[in-house]
Amino acid sequence: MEEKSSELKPIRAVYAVLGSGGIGLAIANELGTRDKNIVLIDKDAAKVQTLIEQNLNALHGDIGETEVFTKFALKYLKSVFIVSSDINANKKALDHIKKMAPDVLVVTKANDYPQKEELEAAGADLVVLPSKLPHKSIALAIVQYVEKNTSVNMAKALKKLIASVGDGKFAIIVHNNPDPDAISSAMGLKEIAGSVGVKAEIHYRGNIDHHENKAFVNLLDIELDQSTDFEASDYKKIAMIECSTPGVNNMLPHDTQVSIVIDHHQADIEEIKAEYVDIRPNIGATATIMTKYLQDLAIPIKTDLATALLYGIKVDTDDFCRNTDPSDLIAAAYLYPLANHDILSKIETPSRSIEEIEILGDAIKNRDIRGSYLLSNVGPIHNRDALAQAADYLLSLEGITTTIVFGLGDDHIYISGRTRDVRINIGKVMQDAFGADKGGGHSLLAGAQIPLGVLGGTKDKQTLMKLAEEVVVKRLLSVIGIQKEPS
Ligand SMILES: [Mn+2]
Repeated sequence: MEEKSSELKPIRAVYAVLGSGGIGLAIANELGTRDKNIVLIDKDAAKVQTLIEQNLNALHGDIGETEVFTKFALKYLKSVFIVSSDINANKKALDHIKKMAPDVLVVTKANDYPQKEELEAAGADLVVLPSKLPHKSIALAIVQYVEKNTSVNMAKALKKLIASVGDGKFAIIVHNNPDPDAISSAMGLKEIAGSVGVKAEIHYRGNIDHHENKAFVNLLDIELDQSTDFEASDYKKIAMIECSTPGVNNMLPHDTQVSIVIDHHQADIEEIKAEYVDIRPNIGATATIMTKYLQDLAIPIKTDLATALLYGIKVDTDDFCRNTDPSDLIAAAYLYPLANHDILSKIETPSRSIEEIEILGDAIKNRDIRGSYLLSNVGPIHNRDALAQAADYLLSLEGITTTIVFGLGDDHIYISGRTRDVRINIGKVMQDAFGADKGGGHSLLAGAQIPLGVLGGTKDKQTLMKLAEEVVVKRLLSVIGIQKEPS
């Protein structure tokens, strides 16, 4: 393990604190509650050792010398806090950072007004003077200043990049089968483009077939292009929303040159080649990030967009119950008075088609309960989504923890499974029963489709369904470990 710490790979930090005195440590603590990518630098080796023992990313070095700046990657830095007690060393560090990374926000400290003016003239964004306030209060004020300004600077950089499209074409790509978070965020980016006179097109592949998502697109009159003949070279710039790698769950070819990536899914930032990358895995929804951009750019959010973004946040955070960051709540609070709550409630309880209700009825009527499992064959179907809805609905039945609903399409048997039993991974069950190429999903929600092959030509749907049922039930039960009772 010794080798690892002596590796030459520079540390990737978003914030650097130079000088770990009282203020420096207070700033590191304040940042530590928000973002873990911090590096602390001090010339006192013993102090650095103590910081490392406290699990802090600390480096030994003299901030007055340029050598120390080779130990961490300046390109990832958003902000530097130069707060050592040596004012001359602080000045040298400021000069160096301004030369190497002019866009990094710099906070430093001075002992008096003349020094403050000198440091400001040298490019410091904020210069702090001695104060009787506790270090914790000073650190909080500094960090809040930095967060606000970094956020505004990023938003301005994004806007500038989009403005450079001018009269050219700008494409916004969302992941395949886009969800409300992806769609609303793409709408948000389109609004930003509109604010600088750039026309954007939102493109996607796949389907929007969940009934709530369909209601979302219809009720908000959202314009999306389901693209089959997208040609990347037609566009001056391409943005990826809710996805970060061309060719991975999106319509772009692998080698596409992308300009903008905005997402909240974990990704290897080294692999992303875009000019502008904003990936925040700690945030519950991309719609939250987009709301912040609109706020920072002072772009008024129209009712439909506010409704869409709020719905995107609600869906991704499961009504603020899952993966929720305080910033998701802040964004939602900002959008709340701007949104149309009638439309929102219509999206959340969309009207169901006759077929959906009929399938639900069949699923209830044909239920086959074995312990806490419910299996149901609904017969011929046109709308696969209705199976998922029925599986969802039946999960609320008393005593049932796992539901499997299946039906017969033109050339496939479609199966939808749900569970609330944490010991079962329903995605794995589907895979084991029908093969990884036919079934899959998550631990609580999954589906499968089995090609009918030669049986597809059979006219007698009843017989076919009986055969299908045999196959589905037998395979599933053998995987789950329940024997079919002799009939
Ligand atoms: Mn999302």
